[in-house]
Amino acid sequence: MTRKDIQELLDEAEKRFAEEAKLIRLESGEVIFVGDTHGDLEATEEIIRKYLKPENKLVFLGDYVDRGPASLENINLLLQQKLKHPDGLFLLMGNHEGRAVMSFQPSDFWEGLDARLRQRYGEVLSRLPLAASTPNGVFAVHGALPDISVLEDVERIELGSAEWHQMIWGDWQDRDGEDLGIDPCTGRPQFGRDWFERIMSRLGKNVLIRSHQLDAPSVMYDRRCLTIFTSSAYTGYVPERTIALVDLRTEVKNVDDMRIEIV
Ligand SMILES: [Mn+2]
Repeated sequence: MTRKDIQELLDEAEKRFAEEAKLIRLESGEVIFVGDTHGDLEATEEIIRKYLKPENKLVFLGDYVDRGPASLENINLLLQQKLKHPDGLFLLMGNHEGRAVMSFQPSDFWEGLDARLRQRYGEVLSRLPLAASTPNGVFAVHGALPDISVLEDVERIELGSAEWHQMIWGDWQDRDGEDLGIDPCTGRPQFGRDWFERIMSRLGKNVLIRSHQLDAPSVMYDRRCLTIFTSSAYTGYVPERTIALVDLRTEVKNVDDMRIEIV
């Protein structure tokens, strides 16, 4: 892509995201949830080739750039596909898309851009939606659950707010507890089982699908919290690129009511 192509893509994507809700409501068909891809262009291409069909919805859980070898190509392909299939593919915000709000390491994608493009990617990716919801019991975010009362509150979450940090940067600890404070090493907010159960009950949801946290057990809290990754950039940590498939026609009570596939 030329620089002009990229600028046009970003302009179009910005308009599209400005029209999209912060909470994506999925109504019918089968939903394919995709974890962090982190510059793994091949993973994204494979998922689009295999699963992007009129009867499916694809929900990417954030972290499209940094770590992997093809961040620029990965985010550009995802933005192009979003414009081509605005109601078939959804891109939630990960912390690596929130660079305009909060800096972090590694950020090789961002550091490799010149100042003008860094600003434009920052502006456009700041507009990504924050969460997805299904009518059969599933809620999906990049990190953890925000301290909100009802689903509609997602629309009012401001970039950089406490709720934004919980949702985009939050980790789960596999033990009892509510707000477990900030991890002094990573700076990430930590939450326990009581926080999970309380907020899920408020939102009327059974299962949370998220990504973001490499050291999390893949399944927690009575099999109601699923953590998936879909990037070869994590080789050595997680062995496989994993996705979760949810049929919206039947209730999902726990992780056993959905399908897990390797791509
Ligand atoms: Mn992340």
